[in-house]
Amino acid sequence: MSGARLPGAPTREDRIVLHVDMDCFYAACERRRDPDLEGEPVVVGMGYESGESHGAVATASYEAREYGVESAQAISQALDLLPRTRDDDGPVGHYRQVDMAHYETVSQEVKAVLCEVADTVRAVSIDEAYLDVTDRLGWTGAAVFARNLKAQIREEAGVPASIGVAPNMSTAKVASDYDKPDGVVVVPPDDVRSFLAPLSLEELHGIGPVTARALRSMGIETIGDLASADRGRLVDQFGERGREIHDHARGHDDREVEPVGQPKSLSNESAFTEPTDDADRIADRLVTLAEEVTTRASTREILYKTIGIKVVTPPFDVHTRARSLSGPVDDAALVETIALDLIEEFEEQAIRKLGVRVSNLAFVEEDQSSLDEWNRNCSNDQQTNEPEANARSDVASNDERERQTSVFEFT
Ligand code: DCP
Ligand code: MG
Repeated sequence: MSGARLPGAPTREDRIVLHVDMDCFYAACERRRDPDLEGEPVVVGMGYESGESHGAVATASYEAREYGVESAQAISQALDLLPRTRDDDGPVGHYRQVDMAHYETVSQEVKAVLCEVADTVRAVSIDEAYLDVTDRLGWTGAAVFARNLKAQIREEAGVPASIGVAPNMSTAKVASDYDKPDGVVVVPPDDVRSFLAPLSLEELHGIGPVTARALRSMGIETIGDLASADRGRLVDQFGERGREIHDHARGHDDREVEPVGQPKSLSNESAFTEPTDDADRIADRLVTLAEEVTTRASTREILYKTIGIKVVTPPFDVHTRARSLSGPVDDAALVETIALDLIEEFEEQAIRKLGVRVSNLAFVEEDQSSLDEWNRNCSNDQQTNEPEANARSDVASNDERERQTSVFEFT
């Protein structure tokens, strides 16, 4: 916690923290499955069908935001600003109902990409996560890394993101918001204070309208003003939170990027560079994925009761199938058999991506420390998988660039 930092103690400015926040996330998920919505004003919410009158906007695409539509607005107001139909040639909005199951699926795919590229990933909501990549690169490579990650998320999960890079979580979050949508903003340690100083108070996470009003009444207008404000006065007014916002305004935030929770499932996914309907190739890939998942489960003494597959067909249609057993098992051969059985339904269909998942987990040895260690290191699992991934690329055709992903779900 920033409050625990001793006066004068060095901040950990050697860290490289990314904050990834998806752009107009629910609207982007709707576009992923309906590409005709690309470039159109899209509003996702509830209560806009005829006969309904109550409901709110969950999010709006940036095109819809130009007409004043925004999150949490009453749907009736959104419909006034951007009607669904009209007689003249004025703008019309494309409205979609909230579909959480779909957004959760896309979110898992985004997080799979993040686990692929970072040593430490902490998902904090359905559409945002912090990554600590200190051990992977230096500041000179940070911008290229973030741009590549943004492109990889777009390619593998089919949705746009904005990314902020900074030496701490709080500044990285401000940075990801700075150039939305589709932005990458890198703030190296020496630039943190000058980057934050001119910004308005509400840009800092944790300062809402009420706190901002109270700060303004104290003559504090910008983050720079807050950084140079008297600390004692802020603590008198806001208690512990005053200390925290003062630290964050000065670019100090010692919170570690730490994953939380136990996995709900274990899965491995793998994308074909080009969709394929080659049954042998699909079966081979599925068997490899099943082996990888069961090896991870048995190494960690984890039993599973449900065995499932995920099949992504073009453009990004996600199909999941699963079968539950009467009790938890650790049985690699059974996972393979069930996975091959479940894939039969997709015979002759072109497949873009495959996954095997075991869920309904039971932990033989409730060893929290080893689970924590495991959660902390998505990438170590990645390394464990590398020999198999390499072996597979030997048999893949030369022009194919295949990707392997370990997926974690957190409770
Ligand atoms: N959300 C919601 N109701 C709100 C705010 C958000 O249902 N009042 C949902 C819809 C958003 C998602 O959470 O798509 C993520 O929230 P964000 O604040 O990150 O907003 P967006 O991703 O939509 O837009 P941005 O591009 O500004 O991040
Ligand atoms: Mg977002």
